[in-house]
Amino acid sequence: MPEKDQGRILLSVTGFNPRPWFELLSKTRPVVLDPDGPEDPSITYAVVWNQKPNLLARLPNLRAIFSIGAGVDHVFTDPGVPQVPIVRVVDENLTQYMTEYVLWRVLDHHRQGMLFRAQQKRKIWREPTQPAASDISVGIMGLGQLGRAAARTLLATGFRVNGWSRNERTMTDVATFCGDEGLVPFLNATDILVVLLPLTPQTTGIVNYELLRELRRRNGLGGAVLINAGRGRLQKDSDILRALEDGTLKEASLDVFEVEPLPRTSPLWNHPAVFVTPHAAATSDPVHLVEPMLQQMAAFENGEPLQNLVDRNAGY
Ligand code: NDP
Ligand code: OXD
Repeated sequence: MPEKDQGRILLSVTGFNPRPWFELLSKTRPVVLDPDGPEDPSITYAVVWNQKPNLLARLPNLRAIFSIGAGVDHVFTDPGVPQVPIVRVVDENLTQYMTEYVLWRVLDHHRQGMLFRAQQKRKIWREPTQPAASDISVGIMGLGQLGRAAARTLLATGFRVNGWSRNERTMTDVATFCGDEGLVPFLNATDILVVLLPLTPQTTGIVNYELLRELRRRNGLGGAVLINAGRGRLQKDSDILRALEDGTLKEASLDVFEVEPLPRTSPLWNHPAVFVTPHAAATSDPVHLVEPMLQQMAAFENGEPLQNLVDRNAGY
């Protein structure tokens, strides 16, 4: 299709600076940050992160929506998302970031980083008992693109790995569980829980006190550990605090929170057993993501199918 017929891209972003995305996208196609008037027939694609509500519903010639993240819950918070295909991010670079985050946090809890940092502050020279990686089972909730990559790296590092998914999945050397009936057996066999689920109506609030109580606590780590890098609304912040207070959980690494940015008044900020990062586990870098998006648009216009489509019924 000649450039003049390509239509424009709508870029709608809340929560971060869209400029780098605007500059890279507009090298190839015309981009608009705010559509003109009540309807804009010139826009054929939307690239979004938490788009302004009811904006997409005003684009009569929209052909597809591209999420700036792997997760798409931010797209569905808008009541007026038109029935066009939604493409999400599946990208080596993003997967690598997440794998690094998971390995970093698992190793830090496993090698008792919190204890050693506290000891150093008080100049204490004491070696605690240290379990072998092969005695620790890391359970990954969400055995998708990110969960599977993390599982492979954890296995290569020497941990045992369990995985939980919606549908039945198999993976070499990973003990897999699925569905409601697989959840408790999965948790009962897990020492360090890594949450890499999408946020859907089925998963909202799933990481609550009752779930945490099912984790295995008889391990050399001295307690169960939670790592959540999926979405904040998967968890109940207050249940995590309760579990830390009564010993149900030993420690937690949280990248995501029910409310983001995490309010300054949240007790999670100062909790000695909590490691906080600001939704930074795996960043969507436009340098890596814009080119594949533009390539998909061009391929789609040549009659090829879009890749990495969201299943609207499943919500991810
Ligand atoms: P995928 O869609 O590839 O994988 C999702 C996994 O979750 C699948 O295994 C799926 O099961 C499972 N799942 C979904 N719903 C349920 C359910 N109800 N019960 C059990 N399992 C379920 O997603 P990705 O791996 O690419 O990404 C996962 C999430 O990570 C994103 O949705 C996003 O929220 C989060 N994320 C966070 C980032 C950060 O910086 N903190 C960065 C990037 C992503 P099945 O295999 O059966 O379909
Ligand atoms: C994503 C994210 O979903 O960064 O990609 O949270």
